[in-house]
Amino acid sequence: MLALSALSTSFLVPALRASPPLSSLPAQSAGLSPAPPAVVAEAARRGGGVVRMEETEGPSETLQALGVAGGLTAFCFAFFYALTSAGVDDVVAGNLLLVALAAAGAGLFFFDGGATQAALEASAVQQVANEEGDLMEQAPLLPPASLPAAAVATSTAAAAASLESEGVLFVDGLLEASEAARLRSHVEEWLETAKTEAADDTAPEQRFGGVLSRASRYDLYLPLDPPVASALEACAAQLAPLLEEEALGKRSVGRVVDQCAALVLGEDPELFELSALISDRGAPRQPVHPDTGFTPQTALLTAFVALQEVTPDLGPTFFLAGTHTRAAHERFNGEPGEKLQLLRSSPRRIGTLPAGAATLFDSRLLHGGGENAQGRRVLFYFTFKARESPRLPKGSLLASLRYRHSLRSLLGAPAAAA
Ligand SMILES: O=C(O)CCC(=O)C(=O)O
Repeated sequence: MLALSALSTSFLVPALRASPPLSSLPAQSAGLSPAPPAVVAEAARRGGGVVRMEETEGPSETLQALGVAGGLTAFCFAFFYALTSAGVDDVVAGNLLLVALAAAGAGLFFFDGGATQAALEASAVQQVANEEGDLMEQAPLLPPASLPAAAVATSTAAAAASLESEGVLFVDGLLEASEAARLRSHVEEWLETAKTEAADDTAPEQRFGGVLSRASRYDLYLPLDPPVASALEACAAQLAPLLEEEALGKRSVGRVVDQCAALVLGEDPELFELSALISDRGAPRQPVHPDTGFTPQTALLTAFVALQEVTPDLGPTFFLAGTHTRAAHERFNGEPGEKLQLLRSSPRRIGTLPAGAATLFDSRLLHGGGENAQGRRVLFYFTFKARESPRLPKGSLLASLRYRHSLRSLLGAPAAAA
């Protein structure tokens, strides 16, 4: 998803570390994080250009820890022995040893290329995500509701009303199951190529986005090659009446354009993201986040298209229905107790989907990826951006595709008048 980039993460870890565990706080004052959640999300997903490679085979973490502890102990003895043998007083030698250890700790934290800090950040963000998950379990789960893709054009007003009230719409059959399966194979092949390029440092442009909670998760930018282009076109053509206010939309007979005015993206929205979200077994739950901050109008609409059946164990996307509003954002970013109540009470929708079905959601909606306990889950996704929306950080799109495609250009329709 969006690779937000401007802020430094360095403030985040101390802030998160200072946060007591949720369970130790009284319900009314409990806080998930002293940093605003949007900042947590943004900070954690930043770092476009950082490619997460699969963990390589190697000694287990326990063995590594034992090795480090053993080495450190040996160093302490050797250092102390060397000093005292050289005639240094025991107390002075002990103090010098402490100084050396503190310097080594600081060196590890600040001069190891950021690895220690990144690990601490990841674990702090994960703690927040897990605590949020526990809270959301208390919120009501909405019964499944979806619209067949063909009904988007014929019942645009109803689809728009549903999207407007909840911020998310489930659409069945956006891709044929067979086309979803073909695209999945293509995406998986592309993943292997992109990983090899990343390992060899031969990628001509950035291939991966800085997705939240990166362990076992990839945000893989997709080239507009034939399998991707044909899937994108098929999906966009069916969603066009909802995405665009004029031109393509007005052609659908009997559609009530006015009722969609608050949601649609306006004339000829820009292709802003084209990517695949791949989560493998072991991918942790993401923190709750919106993709953009609150704006009075929808800035982005994203479609997550399932390239396989997404079952609960695969960690489907969760959506907090109705949280794309100013009031919900104020609560989410406000007092800790407000956020807690919001998470406890906002009805949830879970993105369990048949192959080829999709969720279409407003970028202001609070959502996240679930914990994957089972195996690979592949979502094809694309985002359209309203021309009128405020400046946003770059989305998950190959640089070579940026600013080049719009809904109309993809559908072969005449471009918007300048
Ligand atoms: O993995 C998912 O289902 C959602 C991912 C997401 O929301 C994100 O990466 O921002």
